[in-house]
Amino acid sequence: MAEAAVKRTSGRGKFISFEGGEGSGKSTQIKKLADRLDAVKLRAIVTREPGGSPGAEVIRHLLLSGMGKLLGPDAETLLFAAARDDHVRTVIQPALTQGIWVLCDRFFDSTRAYQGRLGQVAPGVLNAMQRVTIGDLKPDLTIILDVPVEVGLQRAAARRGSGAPDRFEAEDIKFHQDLRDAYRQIAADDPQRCVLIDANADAETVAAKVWTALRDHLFAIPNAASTA
Ligand code: Z5A
Repeated sequence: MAEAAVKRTSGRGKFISFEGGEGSGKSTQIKKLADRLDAVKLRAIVTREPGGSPGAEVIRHLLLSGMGKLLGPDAETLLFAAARDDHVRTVIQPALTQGIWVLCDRFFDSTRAYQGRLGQVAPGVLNAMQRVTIGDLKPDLTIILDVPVEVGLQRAAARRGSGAPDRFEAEDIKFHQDLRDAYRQIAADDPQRCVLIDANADAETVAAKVWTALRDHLFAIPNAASTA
């Protein structure tokens, strides 16, 4: 069954992005999915934004320190775009071309939600940045993990312990509520690509829903589920 799954996915790799608000469980679910793909002998890399390549990781540090916020919404958006440009060119595209699956923790929907909906950066600016950084590249599937804001923030706070919140964690409750609404809207606007998953459940239950979404959307691995 594993060999059959690999054969059906020869050619370009699949590109899967994970999105959601603070503490929605993206990193947890990406790791579980990577393990599951590995079990059916599908080659996959796990990466993230901002970051994912040496150049983009430098920009990530700048952004999460709050430096980008000081420059204003447009300049902060340009920093996210610069990081994405490097990440796409040096990591994502080469992997997909080699037939390797790419599991990415956040991608351009984060820019749409955070900088567009919340930062009120003009659509024209976002569209221009998108053209330059990713061109026609879009994820084959975007998993949007949806949790009540209080649940996500509690999870993030528990993980952080006594450490200081970063630039985005430090925003108020309304910011996080608007963010959740923005992601729900993105899912509603693009149902072919996006699957909204109720992630207010234990990690194994959420992982099962993620796998079902893969099976339903990426026709290449429908029978791989039976290898579980
Ligand atoms: N950003 C942007 O503004 N524009 C852009 O274009 C891009 C990004 C690309 C990057 O933050 C920030 O950059 C991000 C948006 C902005 N803002 N924030 N905040 P990051 O990379 O440092 O962090 P994040 O992407 O926001 O991830 P996260 O919220 O910190 O975590 P997560 O990956 O969604 O969750 P997790 O690490 O898997 O889980 C969090 C905790 O909950 C952890 O202790 C888990 O063990 C626990 N957990 C996970 N799942 C469960 C379940 N199901 N039940 C109970 N507990 C769970």
